[in-house]
Amino acid sequence: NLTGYVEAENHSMVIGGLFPIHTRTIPTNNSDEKPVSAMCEGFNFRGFRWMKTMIHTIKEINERKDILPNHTLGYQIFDTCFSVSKAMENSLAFLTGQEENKPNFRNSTGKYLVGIIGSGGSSLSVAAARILGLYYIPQVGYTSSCAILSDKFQFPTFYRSIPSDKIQSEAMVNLIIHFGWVWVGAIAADDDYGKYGAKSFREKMETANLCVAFSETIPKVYSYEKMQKAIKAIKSSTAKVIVLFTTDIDLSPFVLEVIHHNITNRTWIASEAWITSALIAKPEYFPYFGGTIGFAIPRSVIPGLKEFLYDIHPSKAPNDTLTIEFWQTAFNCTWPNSSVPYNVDHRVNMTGKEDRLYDMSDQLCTGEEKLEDLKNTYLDTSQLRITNNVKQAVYLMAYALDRLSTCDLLEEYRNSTACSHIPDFEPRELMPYFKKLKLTTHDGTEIELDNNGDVESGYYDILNWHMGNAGEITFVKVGEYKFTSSKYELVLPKNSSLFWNTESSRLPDSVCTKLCAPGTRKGIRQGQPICCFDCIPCADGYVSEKPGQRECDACSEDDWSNAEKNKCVPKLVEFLAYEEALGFTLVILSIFGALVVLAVTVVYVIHRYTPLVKANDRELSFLIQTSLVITVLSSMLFIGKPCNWSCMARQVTLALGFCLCLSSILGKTISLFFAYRISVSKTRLVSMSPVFRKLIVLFCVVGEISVCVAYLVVDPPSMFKNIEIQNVKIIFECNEGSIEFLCSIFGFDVLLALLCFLTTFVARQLPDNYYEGKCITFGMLVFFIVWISFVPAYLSTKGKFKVAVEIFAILASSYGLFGCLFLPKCFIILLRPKRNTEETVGGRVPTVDR
Ligand code: TCR
Repeated sequence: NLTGYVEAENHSMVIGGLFPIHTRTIPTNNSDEKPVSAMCEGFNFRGFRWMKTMIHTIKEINERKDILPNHTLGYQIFDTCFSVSKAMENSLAFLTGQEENKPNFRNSTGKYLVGIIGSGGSSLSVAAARILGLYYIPQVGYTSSCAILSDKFQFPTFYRSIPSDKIQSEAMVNLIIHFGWVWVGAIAADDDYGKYGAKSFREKMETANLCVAFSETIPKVYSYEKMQKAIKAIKSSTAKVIVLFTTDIDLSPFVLEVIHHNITNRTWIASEAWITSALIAKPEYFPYFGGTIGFAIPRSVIPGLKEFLYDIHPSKAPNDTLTIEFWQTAFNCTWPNSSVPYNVDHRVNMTGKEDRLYDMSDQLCTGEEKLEDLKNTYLDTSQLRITNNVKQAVYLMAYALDRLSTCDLLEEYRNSTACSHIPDFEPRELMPYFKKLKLTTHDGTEIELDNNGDVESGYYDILNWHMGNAGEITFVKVGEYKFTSSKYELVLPKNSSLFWNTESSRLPDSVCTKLCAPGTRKGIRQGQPICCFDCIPCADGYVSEKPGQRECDACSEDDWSNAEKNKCVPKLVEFLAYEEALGFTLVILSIFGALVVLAVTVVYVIHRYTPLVKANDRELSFLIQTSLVITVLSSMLFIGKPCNWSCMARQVTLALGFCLCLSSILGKTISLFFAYRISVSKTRLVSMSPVFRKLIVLFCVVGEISVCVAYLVVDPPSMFKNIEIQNVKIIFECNEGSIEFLCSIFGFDVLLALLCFLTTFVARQLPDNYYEGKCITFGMLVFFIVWISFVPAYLSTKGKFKVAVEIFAILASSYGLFGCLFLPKCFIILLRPKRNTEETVGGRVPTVDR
C-alpha cells in the first residue's frame, strides 16, 4: 500500500515524482509477519508544497503551446517519507508498474514513464538513482545537492536543478576567509548530504590553510550519546563559528539540545537546507541562532502558484488521502467518514518519551475552515527557493522531451543516434537530449546543464538572520555568491547590515590562539593544527613588525633589534670619544705630559751652560724631549672617531716618535759603551765624536721614515666598521693594513730599545756623570715592562678599550722614560745647584763635547 499516490488521468506520458510528504516512517516491530510497506507520519507541509508545485508545473506545461504542443504529460508521485527505504521501494514501483517485480511499467499500465523528478534529499536520490540508473531511467533532482551525484559513472542518468555542494562548501570557505575566521567547527547530518558536504568543506578549509576545530555528526535517529558528543565538542572548543551541514528536519532535535545546554554566543554558518527553514527560524530560537549566516537558493515568485496552492479542499477530491490528511493536520480536526488516520506522531524526543506534536483530536472538520486564517509553511509563498527548483526540474524534463520530439540532437550524437518518437521510446533514448540542455525560466534565468548534469552557473543568496519588527525572524539578503564552471565571486557589499549574535554585536572572531603580536613569531605546536601555535619572541637581531608573522626577519648589517623586537634600530656606534670620561682623561694626561716635558726643556734651555746639561750631549737631550712630546701627543690621534687619515697618522707618528727617542738614547749609550770599552782596554780615554752620534740618529730616523713611507704606499691602514651581525654595536676601528710593515716599523723600535738596553747594561759599572747610564737602563726596563704587559692586555680587550689600553701603554712608556731620564737631573739642576759643578759632574768620564 503506497502512500500519497497521485495520478492524473488519461495521459499517455507520465513523469514520476518522489517527494518527502511525510518526514519519517513509523517504526514497526512485528518481525515475524509478512513484510509490508512501512507507514509514514509527520506531515511535511513544505514537501507537500513541492509536490503541488510539480503538479502545477505539469499543468502549466500542458497548457503551453510552445513546448510539447501535441502531447500532454501526466504524473505519478510517491511519498519518500524522507527515508531511503521508501525511496527504494517507490523507485522499484516505478520500474515494475506496482504489481510485478519485473521492470515493465510501460506495458502493465499502458502508460509511458518518461523519467522521475526527485527524490528529495541526497541519500534518497543516491539510492533511487542506483536502481533507476540500471534501467537508464532519467532522474532530475530538485534538492539532492550531494557532490557524488555528479559522478556520471555511478549515476549515469541523474540530472539536477540545484547546484552541487562542491560549490556551496567552497562558498562557505570563501565566506570564512572574508570574515577572517580561521578556526571553525563543523557539524553535519549523518547522511550523504551532511557527510559529503562536511568532507568537502574540510578539504577546502585545508587547502585554504584554515583549520577545522572539530567535525561531528548529528544522529539521524535520536541517540543520547552521539548528541552529547556533538554538544560537548561545541562547548569545549574555542571555535565560535560553526558550520552546520544538515537538513532542517535532522537539525531540529539538535537545536533543542543547543537550547537545553544554553549555548549562546556562537555564530552558525547555515547550509542551504536550513537557512530559510520555518522549522528552525523560530523567534524563540533567536537568542541562540540569531545572526546565522548562510547560502540559499535564489528566491523566485511563481505566478499562479499561490492560487493553485489555495485551491485545495477535501470535498473537491474525496479520494485524495493526502488532501484530507493535509486538512486534518492543518486544522487539527478529523474529516468525517474518512479512512485517513489522524496523524499521530511517534517521534521520540530528547527525554526518550514519545513527543506528540499533534494531539489526537475528536473535533470533526466542518469543511468551513478558512485557509486564509492559516499561517502555515504550505501556504507561505514568500520564500520559494527549493519550490522553484522543483519547477525547474519539471521543466528540464519537459524540455528534454520537447527536444526529443523535434529530434534536436547535439552534433556529437547526430550520426550515432536515431530520432525517437513520442510516446513510443525507451527512457534511455532521452539521455542525449539532457546534454547541454538550455532553458530560460519564467523569471528570465538561464539554466544550462553541464556534462555532469549539474547547473553550469548561477548564484546563491547570502542570508543573515535578523529580528524583524513583528518579532519574527527575517532573512536579510546581505550578498551573493556567483559561480560559473570556472570561477566564482563573493559579493558582500560593505554597507550591508550584518547582525552578529555576539555580546558586542560586532563581528565574532574565531581563532584557536590569538594572532602573535609584533616582536614574536608563530611557533608550531607539535601534533596540533596549524591554527594553534605559540608565540615565540624573536631572537636578538631579528624582528617581526607585523602581527602574525611566521618568521622573524633579520635586521640589516647596520641595524639591531629594539627591546620589543618589533623594529630594527641603528646599532650603537662605539669608539673612544673625546667627550667621554676615559677619552677626556687620556687627553688631559697626554697634554699634561707634553707640558711637563716642555717645562723640562725650558729648564734645560735656561741652564744650558751648566755642566749637568752640557754633559753627554745636550742636543740629544733636546731631541729626546722633542720626541717624547711627539709620542705623548700622538696618543691623541687614537682618540675620537677614526677616519682614514687618523688611522694612517697614528701608527706612523708613534713609530717615528719612538724611533727618534730611542735612537737619540742610543746615540748617548753608544758613546758610553765606547768609553767603557776603552776604559777596559786601558788605553787613552776617547769619546765619540758628537757628529757621529747625530749621524746614528739621522740614520735611524731616515731608515724608519722610509719603511713608514713604504707602509703607507703599499698597504696603508684604513678606517674599518666592525659589523658583526651578532653584535649590538658597530665598532669603528682601524684596519692596520699590512701587518708585516706594522711589525717591521715597531720591530725596528724594539731593536733600538734592545740596543740601548744592552749598551747601557754593559757600561753600567762605569762611574758616569750622575748615573745617566743607570737611569737609561732603568728607563729601558720600564719601557720593556710596559710594552710586554701591553701585549696580553691588548689582545684580551675589545672595542674602544683596546684603543685605551694602547694609549695607556704609550703614555706609561713615555712617562717612564721621561721620569727616569730627566727628573733626577732636573732635581739637581733646580734644587741642588751646588752639585751642578765641574767636579761633581766628574772629570774622568766623557762628559763634555770636545
Ligand atoms: N540538499 C539536501 C536536502 C535539502 C533540503 C533543502 C531539504 C537541500 N535543501 C531544503 C529541505 C529543504 C539541499 C540533500 O540532502 O542533498
